[in-house]
Amino acid sequence: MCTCKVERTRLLPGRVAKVTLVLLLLVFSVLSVTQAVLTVSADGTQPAYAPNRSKSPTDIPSAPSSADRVVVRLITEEKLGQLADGVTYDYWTFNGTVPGPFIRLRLNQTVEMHIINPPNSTMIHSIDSHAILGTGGGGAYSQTPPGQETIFQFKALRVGLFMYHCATPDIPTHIANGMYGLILVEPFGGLPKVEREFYIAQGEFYTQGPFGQKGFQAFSFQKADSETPDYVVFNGSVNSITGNRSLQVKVGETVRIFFLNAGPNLDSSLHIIGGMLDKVYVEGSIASPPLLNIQTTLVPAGGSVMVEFTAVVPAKLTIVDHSLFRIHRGALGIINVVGTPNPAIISSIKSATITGNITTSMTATESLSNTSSTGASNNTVLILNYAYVPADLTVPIGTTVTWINQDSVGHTVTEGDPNSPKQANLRAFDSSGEAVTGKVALIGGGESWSYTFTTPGTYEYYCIVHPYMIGHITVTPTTGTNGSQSPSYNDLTNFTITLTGQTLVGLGALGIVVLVAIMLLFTRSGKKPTD
Ligand SMILES: [Cu+2]
Repeated sequence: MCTCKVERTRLLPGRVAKVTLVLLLLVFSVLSVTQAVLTVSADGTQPAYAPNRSKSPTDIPSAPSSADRVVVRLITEEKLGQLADGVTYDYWTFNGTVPGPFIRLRLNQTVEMHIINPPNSTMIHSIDSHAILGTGGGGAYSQTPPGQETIFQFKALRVGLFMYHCATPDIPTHIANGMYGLILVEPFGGLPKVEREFYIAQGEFYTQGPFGQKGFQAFSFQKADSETPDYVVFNGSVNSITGNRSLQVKVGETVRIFFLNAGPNLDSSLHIIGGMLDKVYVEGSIASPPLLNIQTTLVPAGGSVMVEFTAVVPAKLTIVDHSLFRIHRGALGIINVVGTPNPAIISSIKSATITGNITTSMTATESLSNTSSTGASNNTVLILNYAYVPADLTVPIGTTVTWINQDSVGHTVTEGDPNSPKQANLRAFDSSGEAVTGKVALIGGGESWSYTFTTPGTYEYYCIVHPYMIGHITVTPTTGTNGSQSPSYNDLTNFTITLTGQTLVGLGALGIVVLVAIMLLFTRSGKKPTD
């Protein structure tokens, strides 16, 4: 054994042995560093997961009970839930969701209200409803310590759409933690029938860490008190009404949204991007005639609105608070309208004119850098004002497309349909690098990202952070009719288009080239017969 080892060592020349040793040491040190880095990142940014506490927007009773006396049971549950991807929060809820249940009543019904506070609660809880007439809207009759139940009754004397919330001091803190919902009191005969009804509640969340900071986030009384929310969301969490939770509607269907702004601090400017609020029952006043054809309706904190509309074309409509920076705090929902397109109402007009205009507005530097690459600016997509410009681009196979982010905020270029996102490793292309790193990297303001298309087809893509940003790349199977000749031709034409001011010179140069070519042809054809 011993001799064998010695012989083997002797077989290696001294220098090679040293190099091998150094290499082995390097490999070991690199491996240990990687191990250390992995350990640190796992501890620092490990996402947290908890059950989804977001109330389904479709979870609404279809009609009030026909009985004159109804029983409503509300369990005041304090539950850990998912506020955003990788962010958990200790919600205080009615019946385990935010918002709480949609309570549907008829005028003059008597309600027997049970407030049940489980023994494991840390707080007293209660209810105050704006539908209830009397001290504290029921708050005086319903203060319920952990492990107890209180019961009181009230009569629904006014038709309308009313908020309910917990009314235990500190009351705004209980609301900020998720204790709110809607009571609908319908008139005799009920509301007109519609095909879809949805229940959406806007609310703010105030957390110790900033928006998106991973891990458990505790309530920040200081931020709530100074009215600086980290989250402004629909139905209790970020992305509660996006992706596969988007509202599904067909073209022509009548849609009704019961909307609560729970606050507790901010007013909401409810707006549907790409839609029209055909009927707005302002501030939840369903006893009054609606306003017609409204773009944006103001919903005060502690107020509601009932809106109705019919979608006329297939679309992805976006529900927002038009205090629009709040989309960065989660205030965004999607209505996915499916059906037959109606080009007379809206249709895309694809035209070189649009690309041309954008090209001329480019800076000289961009034009110059474009002319050096094949296909020039036809391969560039700008990310501008939260949109891809142009949204639809057709390129021959083998083309490298470059996205230039001209916004000040970061975006991604991620293949797939935002309403049914693919797993990161299944995306044809993705600027975020999520499949490799497990994290979403953004194309920062002023940065660009490129991808070379090698497979024909039409690709839909979107921005992970702003899923209403959608674009398409169509890759054609051939490299173009002129093959490798076409890029130089494109370069020439782009030269004449892009360099404003030198256009005439450019055209002149082209004219001279063409003229010389024609003259050569003529002289050659003239020579041939004599030879
Ligand atoms: Cu409470």
